[in-house]
Amino acid sequence: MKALKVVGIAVGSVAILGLVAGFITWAVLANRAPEPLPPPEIIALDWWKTCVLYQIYPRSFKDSDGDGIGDLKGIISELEHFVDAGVDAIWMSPIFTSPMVDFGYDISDFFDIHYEYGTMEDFEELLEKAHSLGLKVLLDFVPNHASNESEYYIKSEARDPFYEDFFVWADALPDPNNASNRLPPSNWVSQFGGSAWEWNEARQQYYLHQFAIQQVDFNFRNPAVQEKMFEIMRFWLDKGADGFRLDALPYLIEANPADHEGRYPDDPLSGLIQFEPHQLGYTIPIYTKDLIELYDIVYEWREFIDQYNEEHGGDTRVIFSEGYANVTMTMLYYGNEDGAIGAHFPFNFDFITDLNSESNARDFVYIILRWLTYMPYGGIPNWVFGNHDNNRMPTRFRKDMVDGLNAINMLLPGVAVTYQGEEIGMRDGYVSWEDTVDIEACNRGDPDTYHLYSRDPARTPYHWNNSTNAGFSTANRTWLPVAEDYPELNLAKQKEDRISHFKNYQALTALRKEKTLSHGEYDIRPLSDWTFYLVRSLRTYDTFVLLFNVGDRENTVDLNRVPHLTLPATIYVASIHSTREGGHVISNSQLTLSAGEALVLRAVPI
Ligand SMILES: *[C@@H]1O[C@H](CO)[C@@H](O)[C@H](O)[C@H]1NC(C)=O
Ligand SMILES: *[C@@H]1O[C@H](CO)[C@@H](O)[C@H](O)[C@H]1NC(C)=O
Ligand SMILES: *[C@@H]1O[C@H](CO)[C@@H](O)[C@H](O)[C@H]1NC(C)=O
Ligand SMILES: *[C@@H]1O[C@H](CO)[C@@H](O)[C@H](O)[C@H]1NC(C)=O
Ligand SMILES: *[C@@H]1O[C@H](CO)[C@@H](O)[C@H](O)[C@H]1NC(C)=O
Ligand SMILES: *[C@@H]1O[C@H](CO)[C@@H](O)[C@H](O)[C@H]1NC(C)=O
Ligand SMILES: [Ca+2]
Ligand SMILES: [Ca+2]
Repeated sequence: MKALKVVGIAVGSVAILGLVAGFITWAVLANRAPEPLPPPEIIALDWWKTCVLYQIYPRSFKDSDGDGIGDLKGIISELEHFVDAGVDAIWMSPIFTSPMVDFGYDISDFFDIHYEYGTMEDFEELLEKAHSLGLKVLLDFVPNHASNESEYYIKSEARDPFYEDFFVWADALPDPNNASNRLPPSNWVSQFGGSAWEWNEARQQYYLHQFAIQQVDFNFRNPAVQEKMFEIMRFWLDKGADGFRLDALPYLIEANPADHEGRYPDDPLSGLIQFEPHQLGYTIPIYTKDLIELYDIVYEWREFIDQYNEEHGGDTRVIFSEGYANVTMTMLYYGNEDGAIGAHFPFNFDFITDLNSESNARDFVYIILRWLTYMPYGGIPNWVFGNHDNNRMPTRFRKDMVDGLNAINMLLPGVAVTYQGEEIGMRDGYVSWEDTVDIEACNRGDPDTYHLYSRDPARTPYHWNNSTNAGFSTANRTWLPVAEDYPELNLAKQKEDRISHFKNYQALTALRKEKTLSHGEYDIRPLSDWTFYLVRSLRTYDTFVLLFNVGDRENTVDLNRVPHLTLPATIYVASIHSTREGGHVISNSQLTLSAGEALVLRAVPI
């Protein structure tokens, strides 16, 4: 991290000064302890390097007009919640005009607001109010595909010369066994199941859709498409957006037929017998995912954003990239060895993909250090615990781990990302097959298997209070059912309760203002199979230590093994089910933590 390097330089020059002074006074002070070093020089960091970033799922956040669907006016009415929670920036899942086949990830007009969410005036008001509250606002940028209801697609289908090659179109292959049949150009499988190719009668060609049939893949080999992307970004930046979350990047570009004797190459078969040809997992997506060419597109976006920043001044606008990929391919989003710079950071999904309720303390430490180890020099780390595509954090882990997980998020270096509801420990809602609306569940599943794929449980409405629909909406029926646990688990209650997830969340976000957290060193190690420590330290500033028993039973550890921790130390915040509380003092080095218990200690400077 840049900050650490700066601190290092400061230490160096202080040491030289100390040497001169020490020489003069050596005789006098020979028997005394060395003078304490002065505080390190603290260089202010750009806002995005240490922010708390909160993901809003607009459809489920707050409904202002009683139609059962969240909207921009609803978000505007609750912007103070973010200030109250200690959040610095929000990013919103897509709010653009859409037939809502994939709830906004199928955009039909990239330059307008979806009518159910409000108007352009509402968006402008949202931006203005958010900015006046000191909040940054990021939009979701969906570059891989457009809705088949979009003007671009309709013109492309009609072979309008400008749009003709805007999407990936290909001729059918002949069926060697049946002259009157046609076959798709390759065996590629869509993320939502079925062939990634859809036949179009008008053009007598197939088009590519890596996601739903209604989400047509742009052709990034056409320079006009990349120009269109710049145009879209510039439009929203000119409105005042502070940047973008970039959606689904691993799927941006596919193998070029020009490199494969003029045809789209088949992906190799995985050989996994549980999958049929139409199912995701049947193939290994070497020609459809993580292609090296996609990174050049991302690097061009970064150049574009940097240039925009340069031309317009003001606070830095940023791009954060989304993609599930292995660590090598993920780190390339930061930039490459040739000096190209990419996203400000790629979202780190390791807590979603590599850790769960079964993970032990060693797994946690290993997975956290993996990111920090592979991250290129100067990179800013980030930590994600949930989003609209995955089961909620307390459901994937355990309910008693909520505060510990929020504490790791807030105490690790870099950016802390919160998905709507994590600040109050919201769990998955139950959504029956009849109520299921997620296209992934509908396409890939049936009444017996839909729950394996459905993203609806992580998208149920936010729990504001214990009145009708959890205060989300006055409608008789909300677009997804409100989870049944809202009377007990809601924001209003947690604000009133003496001890709650939300109060812990507030305490943790407030702690991030400490220089130790924004600028300090980190050290993370297991103390046992189940408990690990995370120490944050910065010379002359208080030291903070997180102790977290991720196991489902009591665990005793020896605090003498925690570096930089001098006992007694005061508990800054404790998980809600702990028998200990903020303000209590820990003096005994033998500490027994209950299942899921997490403590943040404040200790004297190193
Ligand atoms: C979009 O695709 C769906 C599913 O194939 C189809 O029903 C609909 O008519 C298409 N819309 C347009 C404008 O082509
Ligand atoms: C050949 O393909 C056509 C069109 O898909 C289909 O209707 C027909 O049943 C096929 N014939 C055989 C023998 O499979
Ligand atoms: C990640 O994936 C890429 C491309 O699919 C592959 O070349 C590389 O070996 C993988 N790296 C790791 C660490 O798995
Ligand atoms: C719950 O929240 C809604 C929306 O903010 C509000 O109208 C309602 O009065 C609240 N109910 C209670 C009991 O606080
Ligand atoms: C809600 O249901 C009640 C009773 O069925 C009905 O009177 C009312 O009109 C409904 N409200 C809306 C907004 O649909
Ligand atoms: C609803 O919440 C309010 C405020 O949080 C509380 O005073 C009240 O007792 C709760 N009512 C029920 C039925 O839980
Ligand atoms: Ca509404
Ligand atoms: Ca694509």
